[in-house]
Amino acid sequence: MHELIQLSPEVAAARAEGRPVVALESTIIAHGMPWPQNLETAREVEAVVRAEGAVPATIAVIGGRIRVGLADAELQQLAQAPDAMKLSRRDLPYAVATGRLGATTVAATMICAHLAGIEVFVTGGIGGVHRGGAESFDISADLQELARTPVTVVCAGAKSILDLALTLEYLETHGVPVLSIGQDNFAAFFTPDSGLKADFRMDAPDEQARFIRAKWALGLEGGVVVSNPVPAAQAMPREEIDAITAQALAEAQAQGVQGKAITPFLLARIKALTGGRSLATNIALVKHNAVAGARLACALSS
Ligand code: PSU
Ligand code: MN
Repeated sequence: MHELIQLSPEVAAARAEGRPVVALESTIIAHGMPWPQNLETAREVEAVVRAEGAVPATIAVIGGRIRVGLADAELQQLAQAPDAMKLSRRDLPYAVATGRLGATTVAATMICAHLAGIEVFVTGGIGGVHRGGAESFDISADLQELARTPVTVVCAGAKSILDLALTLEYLETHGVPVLSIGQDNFAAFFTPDSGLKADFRMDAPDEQARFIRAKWALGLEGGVVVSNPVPAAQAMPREEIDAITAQALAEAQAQGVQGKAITPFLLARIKALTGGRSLATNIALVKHNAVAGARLACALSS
């Protein structure tokens, strides 16, 4: 293993013994949710993964090293660090070289998980093609990473702040398969149904594991998206979230918010405009994804 990457003793032992490990990202902690719900959620998601028989490995850059598997004090540090960097592929070497504290996005977490030999990664929602992306070129580096790095990402689809049809087009062009659990359609983060078809419905972890093994055995590079819709009981009403999303997007444009600031800005505004209910949905869907991801990791390691 690389000197720039450090596995926690628990993660290292699980990897050495071939036991299931699930990677978790830290941008959702540092930039995606407010204090103190971010810390509570990070802890709860780890507990869900353990309850399903897998080992959680939350990933971040601390003290100039990629850290895979964090202690509780480190989760707290990330949850209360307003100056933590939001690291995508391009930023990862900067945080490692300068020693700055960095939270990893989907893209960066995939890279680190792969370096650590972890095949399954659970998040809330992947980044995607932003609305107006054909003009602004704002396409999340998460999509390129899915095209090149062999990690399966379990998510509740992509956030409805994005252009989901263009996001699926982009994934298709780059050969990234989208598997769906429980329904034919791709999930839309705060709501279960985007109205757009996913590629293949596969409810059973064993089935998903066979698909993933086949893809990698064929030498097909890149990742797999597993779309796991938020349970209806915890979803947001679709008309409400659509109207609030439109308002948040208009505010972002009026204030000139762009680049990597836009996703955290929109999540925070949507939370405020829904009186906190979108945050409750966000927390519920991440935990729901942790169950699916841990079961998949177990199926892959058996
Ligand atoms: N999912 C969530 N909350 C988040 C994110 C995803 O539930 O905060 C983060 C992920 O880290 C994802 C990032 O990689 O948003 C996408 O940012 P961008 O659009 O700038 O690529
Ligand atoms: Mn972007």
